[in-house]
Amino acid sequence: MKIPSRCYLYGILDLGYVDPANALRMTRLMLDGGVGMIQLRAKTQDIETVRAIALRIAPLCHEAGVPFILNDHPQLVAETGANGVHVGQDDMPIAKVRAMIGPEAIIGLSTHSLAQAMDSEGADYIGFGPLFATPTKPDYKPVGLRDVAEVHRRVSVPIFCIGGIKLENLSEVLAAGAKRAVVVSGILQSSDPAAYCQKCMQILA
Ligand code: TZP
Ligand code: MG
Repeated sequence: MKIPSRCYLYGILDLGYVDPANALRMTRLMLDGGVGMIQLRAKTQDIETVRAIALRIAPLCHEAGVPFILNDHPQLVAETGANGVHVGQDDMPIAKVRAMIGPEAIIGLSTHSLAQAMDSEGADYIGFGPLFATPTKPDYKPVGLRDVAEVHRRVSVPIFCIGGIKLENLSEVLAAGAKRAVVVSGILQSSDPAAYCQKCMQILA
């Protein structure tokens, strides 16, 4: 399963914002809201917790026909039923991840510059950003909107712009050339995550 063409909004279930006890409920809300892909991002949880949550989220995503991606932990992809894994610039090289998870699984790569985006051989999609400063990834310098159009001219795999994207600035991001977006804190901190996703989808689709 690769990236569906109707996959415009990528929701990340970041356990920095969501208590593990609420992970399933938030997954349902994001799916109800129409996200086209879901990632589990658990930077501070141990692997047992990630495994346990992934095992419960995967069937919900499958039922909705939405790819389910693990941030890191390629070794958990097969056993949890995830559709793929998202890796960063300092993680295991893509060729090695591919050898572990097989040709059908999805590999996403974080990129933080035009040069990195163009050097994403083997990835099925890339994240490009952070566009704007964000508390979700505080140590990264924002890349702004300048290269968004150029990345779309140069890179053939689906590109998800990311970083500080909210309902309020989504139109501006699209006007800069983006087609797809990742929204993390905007969704997870909303009082009505499903409605928030629906509103994002009205702008994106
Ligand atoms: N990678 C680049 S920016 C970012 C990640 C995981 C965080 C995006 O989160 P938010 O809350 O939508 O700014
Ligand atoms: Mg990583």
